[in-house]
Amino acid sequence: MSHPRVDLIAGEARTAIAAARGASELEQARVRYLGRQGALTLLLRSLGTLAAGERPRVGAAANEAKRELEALLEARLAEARARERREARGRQRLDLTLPGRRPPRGSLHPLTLVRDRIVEIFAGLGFSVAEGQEIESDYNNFEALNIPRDHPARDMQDTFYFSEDTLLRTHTSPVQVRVMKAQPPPVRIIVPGRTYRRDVADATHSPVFHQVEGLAVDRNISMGDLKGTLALFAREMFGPGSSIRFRPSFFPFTEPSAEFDVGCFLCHGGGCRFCKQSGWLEIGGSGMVHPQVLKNVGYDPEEVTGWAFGMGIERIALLRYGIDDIRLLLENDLRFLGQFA
Ligand code: FA5
Repeated sequence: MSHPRVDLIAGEARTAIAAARGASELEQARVRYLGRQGALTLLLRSLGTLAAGERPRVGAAANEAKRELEALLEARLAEARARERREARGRQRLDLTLPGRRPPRGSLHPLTLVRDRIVEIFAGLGFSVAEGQEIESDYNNFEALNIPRDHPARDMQDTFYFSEDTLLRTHTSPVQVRVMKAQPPPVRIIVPGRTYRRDVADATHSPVFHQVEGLAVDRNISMGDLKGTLALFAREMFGPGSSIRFRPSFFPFTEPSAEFDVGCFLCHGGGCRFCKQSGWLEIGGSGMVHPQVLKNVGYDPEEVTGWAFGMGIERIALLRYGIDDIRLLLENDLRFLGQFA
């Protein structure tokens, strides 16, 4: 069944459908010919105005054309959608030949590197690692170490207290007490850990810092063993040419006592602002364990003797890496920390 008016519209519509590029242009064609104001729709709606004899022919032809165009649109639309999906997939396809994107890599903190190296050196000498706790009793931190309340030596370490009996440990020395109380001699331990003091921050001080304690107790342990051990440590840590010196000092828990220094890396002994013109940087305190401390933990000072030391890990990191301000170690600036990768 055909009719010239219908054929004209249907021909135009077929051309438009064939020329449409993609789903949205097909939709435009559908609206133009089959939509509510579309050419074919309007023709069907105007059948009533036609002469009675013409009506059935035009009506039948228009309905047939409508079905044909709908089917045609449907087929082209399915085709267009499939093509669009294919193209989208193509755009997203993985290019396995592209070079990979490197994930940012972290690095160990210089304090961790130094701590691990210290532990490694002492492990090689037969020391094992012990741990205590940062919140300590006044007894372990002071009393057992021969520093009674109201003793002037308490002023050497300005302390953060929680209560009269509980505090943030000011040094790693209370771990000496914990370990000796828990086991009989001989003892050979190394204790890395965090410590706290009410110190004002400057280039070489921080209120939160790290120490590493060393303790050796056995029969016939002497001050010579201490000095030999620390000299060996310094050579391993700072290189074969590094110099170390002992200075007589005082700690209530050692007798005799000595502080030990390493040659300043900035001025090489000449004297500068960093080492306060002395040419040396203090890294720790040491001495022979006081007989009273041995008694306090239940050891017999007639049977065994021992030495102990405590040194600052930050100070060692400054010396080892040539850093001139301790605060750089605590600021977590990635530009600084990345240099130790
Ligand atoms: C002590 O803390 C003793 N317990 C060390 C000791 C252990 C002596 C065993 C004898 C036997 P001193 O207060 O000097 O000693 O501290 C030891 C080291 O900790 C210092 O040499 C320094 O390297 C480091 N240190 C102390 N205070 C700070 C601080 N505020 N910031 C960074 N490092 C510090």
